[in-house]
Amino acid sequence: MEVKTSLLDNMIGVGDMVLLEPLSEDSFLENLKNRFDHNEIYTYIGSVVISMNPYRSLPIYTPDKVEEYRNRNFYELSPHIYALADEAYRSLRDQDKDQCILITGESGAGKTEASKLVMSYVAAVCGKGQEVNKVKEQLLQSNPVLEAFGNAKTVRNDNSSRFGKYMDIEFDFKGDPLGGVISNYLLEKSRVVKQPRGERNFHIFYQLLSGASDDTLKKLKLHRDFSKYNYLSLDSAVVNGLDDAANFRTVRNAMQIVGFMEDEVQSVLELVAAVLKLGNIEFKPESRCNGTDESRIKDKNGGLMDEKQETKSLFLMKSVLERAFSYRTVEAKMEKVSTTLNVAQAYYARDALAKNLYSRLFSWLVTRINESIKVTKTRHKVMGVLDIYGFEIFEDNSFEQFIINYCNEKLQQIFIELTLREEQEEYVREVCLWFYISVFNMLYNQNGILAMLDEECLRPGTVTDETFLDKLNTVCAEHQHFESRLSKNSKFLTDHSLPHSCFRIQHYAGKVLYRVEGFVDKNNDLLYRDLSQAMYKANHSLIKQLFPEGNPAKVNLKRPPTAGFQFRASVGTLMRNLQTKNPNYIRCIKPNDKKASHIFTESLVRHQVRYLGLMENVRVRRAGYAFRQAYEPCLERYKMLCKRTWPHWRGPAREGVEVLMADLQVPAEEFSYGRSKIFIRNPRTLFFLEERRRQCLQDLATLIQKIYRGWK
Ligand code: AOV
Ligand code: MG
Repeated sequence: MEVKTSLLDNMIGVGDMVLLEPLSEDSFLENLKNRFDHNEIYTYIGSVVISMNPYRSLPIYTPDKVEEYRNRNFYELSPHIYALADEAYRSLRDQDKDQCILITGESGAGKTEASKLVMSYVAAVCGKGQEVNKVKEQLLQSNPVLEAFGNAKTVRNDNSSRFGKYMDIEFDFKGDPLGGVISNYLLEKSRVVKQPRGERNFHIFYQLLSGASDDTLKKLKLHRDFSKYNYLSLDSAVVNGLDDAANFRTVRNAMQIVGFMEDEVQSVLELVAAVLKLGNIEFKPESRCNGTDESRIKDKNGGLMDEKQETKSLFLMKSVLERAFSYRTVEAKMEKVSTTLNVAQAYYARDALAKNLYSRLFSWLVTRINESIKVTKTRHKVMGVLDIYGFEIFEDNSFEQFIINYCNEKLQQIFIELTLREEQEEYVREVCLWFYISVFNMLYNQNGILAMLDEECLRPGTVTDETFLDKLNTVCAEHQHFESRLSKNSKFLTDHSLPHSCFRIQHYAGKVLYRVEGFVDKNNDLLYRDLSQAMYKANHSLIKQLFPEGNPAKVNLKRPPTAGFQFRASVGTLMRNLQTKNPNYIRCIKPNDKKASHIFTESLVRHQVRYLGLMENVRVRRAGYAFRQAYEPCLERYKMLCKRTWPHWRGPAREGVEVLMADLQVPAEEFSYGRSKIFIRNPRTLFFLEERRRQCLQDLATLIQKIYRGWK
C-alpha cells in the first residue's frame, strides 16, 4: 500500500499515467512536460515505460542508482528504465520466464541508448566472477563495434542505427550470463556510396581516417583528409560532439575484448580502406571501331589518385579489375556472351561492388562476434533486446525507408496486439485497431507491397520501377491508405501534390511519400557475376571468403532470394520468436526536432503520443481496474467495515480509505491510489467489499430487530 503512496507523494506530476486525474490528452502531455522539465524523463503506463530523450547526460545512471533499483519492486521507486530491467531480469531468474525488451520510437527518440542502459543494468546486477565478467564485457563491447560499422549521422540523429538488431542474452539457472546471439536486419548499404545532404557515411570511415596512427594509415595507403574520398560527403564530415578519433580507439579496444585477433582487425581495416579506394576509381570512355564506347579505368594523370594504389588496395591484379569494370558476361542457354560496359554502367558496377563489399563485411562482423559470444554450456533462460531503426520520413524516401518503416509498422502491430487487444478487445476494436489492420494487410499480406515487388522482380520480360508502380496501382488503387501517381496524367491521381513515379502510404506514424526509382534494383540486389568472380581472385582471404559465389568451381545458377524476401522472412521469424517471450515495453519519445536539451515541442510530442497509441494504452490499462471511486463516497460506503473509521473518520478521506483497506487486509496489488480516486483491479475485491457490507447491514438489521422485539 505504501508502495503506491510513495509513487505519488515524492513525485513531480504523476509517475504512472494510469493514476492521472482527470485523464485527457492535454493532461497527459502536461504531465510529461512537467516531469521532463524537472529531469524526470521516465513515466509509466502501468508496466510500460515511456522514455523522453533528454539530449544531455543526466546523473541517473550511476552505480548508486543501480544499487537503489536492485531487487526492488517495480512501483516502489520513481519510474526508471532500471526498474523495468530489474523486473525483467528477476522474472527471468526467479520465475523461469524468457523475456524480451521491445524498444520503439521514431528515429532519434533514444532506442539505442535505452537498449544499452538495459544491457548495462543487467550486466551490473547479474553474477560475478572472472568468467562471468568476461562474458559480460564481450556482450557489452559488441555495441561499439556494431555501431561504428552500422550507425551513421542522419538529419534525424547523429548516431542513427542503419540496421536492425536483436540480441538474445542467454543465462544459466543461477541467472549468470553465458553469452548470446545477435541477429542483424538489412543494413542500409546505399549509404556507402551516397549520402543525402547533411548526412554522413558510416562512422568507421571517419573514425579510421581521424583515429588511426600515421603508421597504420601509411600501411593502408590512406590520407587523413576526408576530402580525398568520393564516398565521404564533405558538408557534414565533422559532427559536433562526436570525437571520431577517440571513438576509433574505443572500437579497436572493443574489437580486442570481443575476441578479434590482430590480423582479423587488420583485414577488416583493409576492407574499409578498399571501399574508400574503390570509390575513387574513375572511368573514361574509349571509342571502339564499331562506334560504341567502352569504359576504361582512368589512368594516373586523368584520375583523382594513383590508380595502382586503388587496384592494389583491392588485392587484385589490375587486369582483373579492369576487365570486371569493362565487360559483363551474360549466360544464356549454356552460352556465355560478353557485352561491354559503358561509363555509366561501369560506375554502377563500381558502386554495386562497394555496397556489397561493405554489407558483406558487416554481416561477417556479426557472425564473427557471434562466434565469440556463442554459448557452449546448456542455457536456461533468454532475454532478448530489440533495437531497430526508428520510423523515418526524409525529403527523399526510397526502398530503404520503406523497409525501415515496414519493420516499425510490424512492431507497432505487436505492441497493439499484446498490450491493448489482450486487455480489452472491444475498446481496441472500436478505437484504433481498424486502422492498423488495414495498413498491415497492405504491407504484409501475400498480396502486400513487398510480395508484389518480388513477383515483379521475378517476372520474365522487361521489369522496371514503372511497371512495378503500375502493378501497385492496379492492386492498391482502392486502398484508402495508398495513393500513387504514375505520370503527370495518371488516372490514379488522388492528390495533385503527388509527384510522378511516387506512391504514398499512410503509415501509423505519418504519411510517407516514396519514390519508386531503384525499388526493383535494390530488391533484386544482384551483383554481376564478373565482379564476384573478380573478388574471389583477390589475394586476400577475407575478401575471398565474402564472395563465395565467385568460386568458378561452385557455379550456382539459382537466383539468390531478393532483399525484400529475406527481410520479410527474417522479420517474420523475429516476430514469432518475440511472441514466445514475456514482453517488456519501452516507448521512446523525441521531445524536439533540434537534437536539443530542455526543449519540449508540444505538437511533436502530441503527434507521437497519438500514433504510439499511448492514450489508448492508459485507457485500456485503466479499464483493467474494474472499479474506481472517489475517496469520499468510497469511505462513506464501506466505513462500517472497520472500527477505526466507524462511525466517523476525522482525517482526509483518502487516509480513511487506506486504513480501511489495511484493516480488511486487501492485498496491495489489487488496487492503486489515484489522486482523488481509488482503483480496484479485480471485481472479486469489489464483490468481497460488497459482501462484507451486505453482511454488516444484515447483522445490523438483525440486531435492530432483536432490540425492537426486546422492547415489545
Ligand atoms: P534511436 O536509436 O532511437 O534513433 P538514439 O538512442 O541513438 O536514438 O538517441 C539519439 C541521441 O539522443 C543519442 O545519441 C544521445 O545523444 C541522446 N540520448 C538518447 N537517450 C538518452 C539518454 N537516456 N540520456 C542522454 N542522452 C540520450 V535511430 O537509431 O535514428 O531510430 O535509426
Ligand atoms: Mg538507434
